[in-house]
Amino acid sequence: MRCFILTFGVLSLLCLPFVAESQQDHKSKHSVDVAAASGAEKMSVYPSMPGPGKKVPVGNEYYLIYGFDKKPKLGTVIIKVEVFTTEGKKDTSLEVKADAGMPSMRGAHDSGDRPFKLSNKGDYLLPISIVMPGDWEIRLTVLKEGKVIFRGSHQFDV
Ligand SMILES: [Cu+2]
Repeated sequence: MRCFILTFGVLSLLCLPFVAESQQDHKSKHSVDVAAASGAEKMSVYPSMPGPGKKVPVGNEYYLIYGFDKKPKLGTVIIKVEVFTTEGKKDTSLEVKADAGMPSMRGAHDSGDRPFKLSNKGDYLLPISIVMPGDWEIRLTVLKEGKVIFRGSHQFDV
């Protein structure tokens, strides 16, 4: 019996580090899960872009200029994006998407990524809905042949 207790004691001592380790492992996994859940698909980083009307570099081969059809206010606002090659030639071969929402109310009004439509003039256009006053953000994604080559954001107040 004493032998059994001794063996059991040694065994549990041996097991302790493993238990501690697996608990820690579980904890760290859990915190990652929480971050992933609250971040949802917002894992990507959207660096702040230069303001509307300014040149925004897109990789090494392009730049874009974005703007709104009017000063953003409640209702529908159209985002316009023009893409140029670094030589200044208008380009319509890329795919442009945008998500719009309120950073202070993550998830409340986010539109999700939606594709711009090309106009006859070769402008990329996308209407967004501004549903309440406050801080808003648009997040642009540019793809070339299905691959993301640019992400950028613009914050504004309504
Ligand atoms: Cu809101």
